Amino acid sequence: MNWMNKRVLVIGAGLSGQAAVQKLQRLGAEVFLTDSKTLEQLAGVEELGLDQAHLLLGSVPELIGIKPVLLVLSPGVSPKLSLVQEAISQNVTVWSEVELAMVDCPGLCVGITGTNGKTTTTTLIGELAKRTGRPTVVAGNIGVALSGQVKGLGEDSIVVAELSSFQLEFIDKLRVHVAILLNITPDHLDRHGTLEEYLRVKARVFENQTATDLAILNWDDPLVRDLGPKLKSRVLYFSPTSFLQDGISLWHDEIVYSEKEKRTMIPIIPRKDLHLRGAHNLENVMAAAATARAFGLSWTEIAEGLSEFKGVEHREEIVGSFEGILFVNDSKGTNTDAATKALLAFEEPLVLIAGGKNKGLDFHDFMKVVRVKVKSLILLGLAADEMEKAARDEGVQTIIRATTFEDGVEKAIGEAIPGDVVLLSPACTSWDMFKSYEERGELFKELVRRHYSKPI
Ligand code: UMA
Repeated sequence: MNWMNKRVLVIGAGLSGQAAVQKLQRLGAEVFLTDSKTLEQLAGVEELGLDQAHLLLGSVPELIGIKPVLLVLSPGVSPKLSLVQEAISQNVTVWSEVELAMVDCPGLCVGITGTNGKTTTTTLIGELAKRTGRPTVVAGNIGVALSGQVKGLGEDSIVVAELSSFQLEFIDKLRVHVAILLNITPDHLDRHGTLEEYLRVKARVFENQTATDLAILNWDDPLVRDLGPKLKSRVLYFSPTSFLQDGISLWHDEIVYSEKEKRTMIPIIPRKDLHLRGAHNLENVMAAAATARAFGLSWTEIAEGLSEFKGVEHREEIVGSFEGILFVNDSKGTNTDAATKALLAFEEPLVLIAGGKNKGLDFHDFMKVVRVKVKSLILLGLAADEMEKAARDEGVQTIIRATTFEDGVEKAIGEAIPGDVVLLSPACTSWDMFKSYEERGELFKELVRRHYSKPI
């Protein structure tokens, strides 16, 4: 499509919105940007060079005054927003920012989605992609908007995109050549309503695939596994728990790739050679290995990449060991499933810091795991009451309330003895107290380090 002078309205002036504006400006469109926040509350908007008529901040603009041919939504913008509903009813095209980002990209698109493990898997796939020597971009829900990164790429490039359900909600023709669905557990139900709807949106990652494309699916997750037969693309399963005759799985604690027809079973890497802890990380590693094979890397090259990977920040990140207590930052554990996986990755007694803003999740199953794995539970944030009730219902013994995040970290340190692990894995978003989980994780690390650098 020729975008020259076409009117486009971008909603949300955060990372995605700003990158979308810049991309549309490069394409020659006439861009309008709106945000419910005012200019003073937003950073970086002035640099976009939009005049007053095109910068519509602090209130919802009238569609009739703009007459856009396209609406580009930031991921955080709900489809229920009146402006979006109005556009749909008037047959104005509505795109997610990722659709715009990839609209003119000739490279190989790898999309990683799922409830948990996306960032670890995306980062690992990015590292493996770089080993091919091809131009590689790693972006999306990982904290860097795709529209800002996908530019000037050729056919040999690889775009590794972490894709959230929010970003997949309004794709159109986005073709994800290698699409990975890691797992599905309840998350973002405040936005999607039901688990079925959440899964439907996630599964859109496969929507525009063809027979030559590849879908990589988790055999162990029944909701994900059942999608396989319905897809147009080739399907490759992985499983950390069952040996697969076709696919990637474990055989005597070694990750192997098997192909029944060819009667082959190729050992890739022994589990002990991985730095990543926990069974859930095996899912991430297997999915990444399957993807890297599609880049044409040899199994030996893939094994090298896997063995060198040490994980990502804010995801079971080791902060350090102080006076015999290990501190782990899992600020990215923003739902109960992610936090459960973090708890299960440790054998040591745990002091858990949890709480923040609930995303519409029930905490009872999570608290069943807390009861078994956690010696002291520190609760904070908006969800603290709800979490405490669930913890008491499930028989968690030691529950301590914190008034602030700082207070929570101090109380956790007070509870821990040598040999324990103090784990921040909130099972909630950070949005009641922080801008992002990154900010929360940074503060955790700083508070821990500050505490131990104090003269005794
Ligand atoms: N806004 C409105 N009206 C609305 C909703 C939002 O004007 O109805 C405005 C807000 O005032 C704000 C802006 O939109 O100024 C923010 O947009 P956004 O929430 O989409 O945030 P971005 O800065 O664009 O960041 C987004 C992703 N954020 C969300 O999905 C909430 C980032 O994922 C992503 O890294 C970034 O795009 C780049 O691609 C973060 C995230 O928390 C990490 N993702 C969720 C998750 O992982 O669970 C899905």
